[in-house]
Amino acid sequence: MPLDNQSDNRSSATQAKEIDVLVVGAGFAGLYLLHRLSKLGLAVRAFEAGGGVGGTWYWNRYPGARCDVESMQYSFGFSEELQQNWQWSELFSAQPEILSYANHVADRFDLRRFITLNARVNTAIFDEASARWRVHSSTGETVVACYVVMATGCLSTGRVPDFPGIETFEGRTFHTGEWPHEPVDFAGRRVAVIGTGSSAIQAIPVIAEQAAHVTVFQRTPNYSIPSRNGPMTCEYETEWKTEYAVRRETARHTRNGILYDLNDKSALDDTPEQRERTYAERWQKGGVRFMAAYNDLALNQASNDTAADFVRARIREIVKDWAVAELLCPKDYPIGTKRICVDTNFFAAFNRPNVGLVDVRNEAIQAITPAGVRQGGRDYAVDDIVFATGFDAMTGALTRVDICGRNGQILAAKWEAGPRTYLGLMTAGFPNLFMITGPGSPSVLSNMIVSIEQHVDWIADCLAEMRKRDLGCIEPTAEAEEAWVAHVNEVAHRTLYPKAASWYMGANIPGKPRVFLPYIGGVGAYRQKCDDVAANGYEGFVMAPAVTMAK
Ligand code: NA7
Repeated sequence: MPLDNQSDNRSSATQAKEIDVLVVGAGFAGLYLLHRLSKLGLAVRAFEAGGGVGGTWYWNRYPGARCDVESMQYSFGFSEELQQNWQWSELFSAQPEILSYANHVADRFDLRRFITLNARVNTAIFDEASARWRVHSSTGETVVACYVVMATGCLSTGRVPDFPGIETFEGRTFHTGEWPHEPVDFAGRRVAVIGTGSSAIQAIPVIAEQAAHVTVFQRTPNYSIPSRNGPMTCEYETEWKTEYAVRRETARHTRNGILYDLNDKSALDDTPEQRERTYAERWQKGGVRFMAAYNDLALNQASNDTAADFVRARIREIVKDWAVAELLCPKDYPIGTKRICVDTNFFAAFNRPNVGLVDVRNEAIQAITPAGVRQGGRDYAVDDIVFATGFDAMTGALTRVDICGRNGQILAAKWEAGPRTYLGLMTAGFPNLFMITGPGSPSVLSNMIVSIEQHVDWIADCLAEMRKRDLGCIEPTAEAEEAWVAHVNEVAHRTLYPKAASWYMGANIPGKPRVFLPYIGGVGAYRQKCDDVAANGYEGFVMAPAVTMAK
């Protein structure tokens, strides 16, 4: 590693073609990586495809976009000054405020000097002779790095289904994950929204307030809990800020990195009346804490049914048209096994005279025509189409890059039957290539920022340890990887999750293997495992001295 002259390498890092670590992505993961690694004295740089920092929050600017984890928790805990100084205006912050926060972090920790914007990484090739990665970006620049960290996000590769005739549409089209930067005016327009996942559920009520008419094309109804969002109160903020150190540490050892009141008993241990009270109380408080009403909702179908019944009853209560309410009620998968949604007035939006629902479950969208959407033999004339059709989750951002490891092996080919990682951090055959919140780690089943911090800290500590021991090459063994993949799979199949055709299972992408992508064993247990691996001399990894760079 070219680590000499550490005190001076910050200024040179921005110019250097040969560096210690190349970070791909400048979302929350990339930003914290740059902070930690530069503090270690490593020469770092980041390539970011977007025109600004913030990752998910840079791209997902659709109306109503907001986080469904409370902002006091969906924020960095690594800096006491940052967490004390920053003020959130709402309980669940909207996208513009979260993006401001990302920009604030970049400025506050002086990270922009490491970041090249509008630079998409297309190729990363490992050169075995020199043990270096050669990384090419869309700007034409090539960087040589000892380590590459893919901080590319779990939901960053948007997907529009290849509807026949899509290119013929004469109106405007949008994807929620690649929303224009200029305000989009829907006033007086007829809008089609395709999809009813989290993004659509947030966007539909807001678009419906502006548009002349909104037609929602729904394939699978979703369970959604009201957020009960509101302004941040002084008392709530002070309570959190006073307790921050303890609360953050506690959250790091919970099941999903979010602090809320888990009712540690089975739903079946309560009488129906008690259950009703418990669910009603949580529905009233709002947010994902609903799923912590009992400890076995993800494990036991009979318990899960009680929660699902409760939510269906609420949908039927809110939505006035009986037939529409029935269509909006999810019935064929357990609650929580597709990402639970959190909304503001989603179901109530269907009581508006300007919102219609089209069921495309049994009869798929046939075509996009120049004038709109054709389904069930009927043409729906629209001016705009919003594709809220999701992402190639967890693997898409990694496999779209041409990543070539040892012996010319391509990552996408290695993962053809599903991703294979050790701890979601690395994959065998690709030395010195790390992933942040990669497949096989809790990632999307957790508070992403808690998981990002844990991965970044683990990698930073690992690189510091390697430097101390004068090592420069790390790679998981095939055996460790095999055992971890089996464990991830085994734990997932102990739950109800595989029962749903979800993006957790790769089911939203035609041809993608049905493999449960994240690790469901829990953030706390996973952290312990990673810490134990490090404490046991990086068990399951092979570490070797750096190879002198071939000239
Ligand atoms: P999601 O949750 O993947 O939702 C995508 C939606 O689009 C979902 O309702 C899909 O139905 C629907 N979809 C996808 N393809 C089609 C076709 N061909 N026809 C009709 N409908 C289709 O993405 P989001 O952006 O809402 O949310 C992603 C995550 O971002 C979210 O969980 C949060 O973590 C933030 P399906 O359910 O597949 O039947």
